[in-house]
Amino acid sequence: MVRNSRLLLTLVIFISSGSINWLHAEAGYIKVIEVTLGDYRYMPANIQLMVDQPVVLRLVNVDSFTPHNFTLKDASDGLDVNVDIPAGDSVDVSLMPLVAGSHTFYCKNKFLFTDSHRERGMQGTLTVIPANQAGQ
Ligand SMILES: [Cu+2]
Repeated sequence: MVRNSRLLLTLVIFISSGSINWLHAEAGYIKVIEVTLGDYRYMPANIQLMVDQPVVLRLVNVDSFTPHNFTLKDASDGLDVNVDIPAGDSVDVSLMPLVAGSHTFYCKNKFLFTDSHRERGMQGTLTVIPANQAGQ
């Protein structure tokens, strides 16, 4: 069986959040947070980020057959993510949170005549805290 070579690629999506210079300003260390998607859950389902701290969310779909998705939309913070993660694959998403707050993310996928993945519980909370609350 020929393995699809695209499965070996890691797609990196840079989310523009009002500034295109942050990668230069933060050259070097970028935190990577791995989030597992499987069985209609995100693990962890609660993700904490800090204002002005760029991170990479590594979204890993561990299901063998079910494609999943990560949707997070909040215009007030410039957060606008909508990525599909094929079964058995992973996608990296770069985020630069600018404003403290709490956001709900979810999987928008749905099969015909069934509940959506979100209705099955596939959602979580991304909390952005001020930088001066670091260290917890
Ligand atoms: Cu899903």
